[in-house]
Amino acid sequence: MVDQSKRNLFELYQQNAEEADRQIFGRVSYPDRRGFLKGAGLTAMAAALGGFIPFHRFMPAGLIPAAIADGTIELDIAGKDGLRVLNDRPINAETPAHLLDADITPINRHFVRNNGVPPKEVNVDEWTLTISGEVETPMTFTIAELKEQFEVVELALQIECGGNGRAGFNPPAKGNQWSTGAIGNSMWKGVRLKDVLEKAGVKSTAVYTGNLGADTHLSGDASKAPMSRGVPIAKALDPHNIIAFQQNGEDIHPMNGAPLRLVTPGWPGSCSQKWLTGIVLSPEKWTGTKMAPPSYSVPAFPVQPGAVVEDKDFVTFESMPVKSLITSPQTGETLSPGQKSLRLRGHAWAGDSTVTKVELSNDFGNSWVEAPLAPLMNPFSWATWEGEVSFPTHGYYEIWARATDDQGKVQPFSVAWNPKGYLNNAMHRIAVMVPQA
Ligand SMILES: Nc1nc2c(c(=O)[nH]1)N[C@H]1C(S)=C(S)[C@@H](COP(=O)(O)O)O[C@H]1N2
Ligand SMILES: [Mo]
Repeated sequence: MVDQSKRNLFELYQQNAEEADRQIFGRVSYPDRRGFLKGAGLTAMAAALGGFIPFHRFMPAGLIPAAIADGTIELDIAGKDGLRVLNDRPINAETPAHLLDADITPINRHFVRNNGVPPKEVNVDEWTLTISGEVETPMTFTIAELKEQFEVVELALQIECGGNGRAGFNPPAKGNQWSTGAIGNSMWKGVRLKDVLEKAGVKSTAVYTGNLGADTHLSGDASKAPMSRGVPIAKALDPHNIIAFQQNGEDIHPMNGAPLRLVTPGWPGSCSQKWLTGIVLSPEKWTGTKMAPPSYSVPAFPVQPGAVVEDKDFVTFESMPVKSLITSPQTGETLSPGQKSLRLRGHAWAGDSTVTKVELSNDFGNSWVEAPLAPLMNPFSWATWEGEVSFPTHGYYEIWARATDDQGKVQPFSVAWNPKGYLNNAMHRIAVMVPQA
């Protein structure tokens, strides 16, 4: 994995060194060929390298610091902390389970999934959102106008990538090899999508939304459209979808879609357009990039692992499935000598459904104890659970967690294979060592 991400880091630098610098270190100014590293970029690079760079004035733009190039130091994205950078470009990064312990995911721990190249210049004051298509009156709003004209709300909302868990598929599915960390539950402040659409007047002919963002296609080919997904109008009108301008009371992180993003909780993260500039109400299923199978689609019927599935046999999935994470302790925990029990904590979520129960097992699923859930902060937040497990003898144990939702669906030990590696909601498990007393 490290080698992979290194190789791709080199590719990223090779393709566009200035862009790579900007994404990784926030290095933004290139007054001459040397590309002075200044301000936040310099701070970020110094922090990544563990010390101030005395001769930074002579450091060429796009030079990968040797300590990062040779893998001595793991790379972090500016403003992110402890994330695992995956083998793709531009930068995609997931959060290790134990760094997702907080009820509200801090900005520096929220995963990053970019399909294209994020916008370079972001002017908050000039940013606009245009509502068009099957509406009575097409409308354009600045962010200030959104704040003035609509009720501002703040909700804890989960965003999970449709491909979270892809690394668990065999044969492997192509794409970002997410393990469990493409999930976050930050506080998102903004206005309701529903209120904005209704102000423009939703025509009865509106069937689907199409979301537009300010990023560009990864290839650099201006004729290719970047990712643009949408949802059926009924989901769009759910009052929990937020057009957000703040994350945890602060500016949204640039890699999480500043200055304006959509949050469509419970559905694959791709429905939560970042750098949001427009929403089109479409009279048919939206046809934007990554709407058509096999993107965000699974076979309509069970297939053999490794099977080739024709596009016509795929269906676009909608709600994410029931899932949970053990966020404390970290896997590999060793108990103190004489310690016979362990308190564990984590979160559970279930797309459009509600989690009703979380259970823990220390005997490979033979028996289960319930781990009570704390009250939900609001619908579409993940729920925090806490439980205790005891150990009869010393030795190696695994703790498995499984959540159940209000539709009676339970997390499986392993999920059916699908060609693109989506919707892996297999139980999370951690290792625990109980030493001899
Ligand atoms: N404009 C735009 N929005 C986007 C994407 C993108 O590439 N471009 N990626 C989507 C995907 S696939 C996911 S999983 C979420 C991830 O949100 P995050 O990067 O804030 O964690 O953003 C979505 N919104
Ligand atoms: Mo995603």
